[in-house]
Amino acid sequence: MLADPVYPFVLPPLPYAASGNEPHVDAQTMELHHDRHHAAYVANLNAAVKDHAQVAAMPLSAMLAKMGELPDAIRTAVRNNGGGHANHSMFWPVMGGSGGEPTGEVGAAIARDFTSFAQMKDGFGKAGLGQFGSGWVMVLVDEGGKLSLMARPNQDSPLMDGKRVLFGNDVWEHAYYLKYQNRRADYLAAWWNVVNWPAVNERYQAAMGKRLAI
Ligand code: MN3
Repeated sequence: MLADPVYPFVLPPLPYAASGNEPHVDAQTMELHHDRHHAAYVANLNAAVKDHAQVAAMPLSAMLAKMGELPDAIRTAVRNNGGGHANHSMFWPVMGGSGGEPTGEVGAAIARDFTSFAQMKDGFGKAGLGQFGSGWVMVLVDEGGKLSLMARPNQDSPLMDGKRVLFGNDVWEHAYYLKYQNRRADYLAAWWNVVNWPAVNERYQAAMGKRLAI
């Protein structure tokens, strides 16, 4: 999402039908993942900050960037649920596409920074597979447009380190277990078929213009 979410946080609707990523990501997984898991992060984040006016006044990117300054009583809740809200708000719009080769400036940046799309997918897959337990694998974009890979545990977000995510994939079991069971590698490989490269290019343009909030 390009805009910076503010309190009271709301669950953004899926930008396509729950079946929009079939057969690679099944509709039931999408419904549960969006309507239950993401919704819970939003509800829990609202509950955590509602009695902390100074924190509630911050947009989500600032809450995550200033994690160390948050009150002890709510820091873990904001980390888990604010991170979850940011990660999933990024995630839905970069799916729903038709995959294929990356296009536009993102295609050029991938070729420049990873040698080739095939090399990037290989590194992304290894990072996603190597993330023990729950977490995310992401491509980061710096202020100069340079791309890099990062895996993070749980709902930790690179925004907590002042970094920006170009796109990423959720490797929590809730993202794939109904269809792929324990075969995370198969899910990671299939996911490329639903990546929305035009949407990723929009995020890249926003990052270049310092307009990419989360
Ligand atoms: Mn998830």
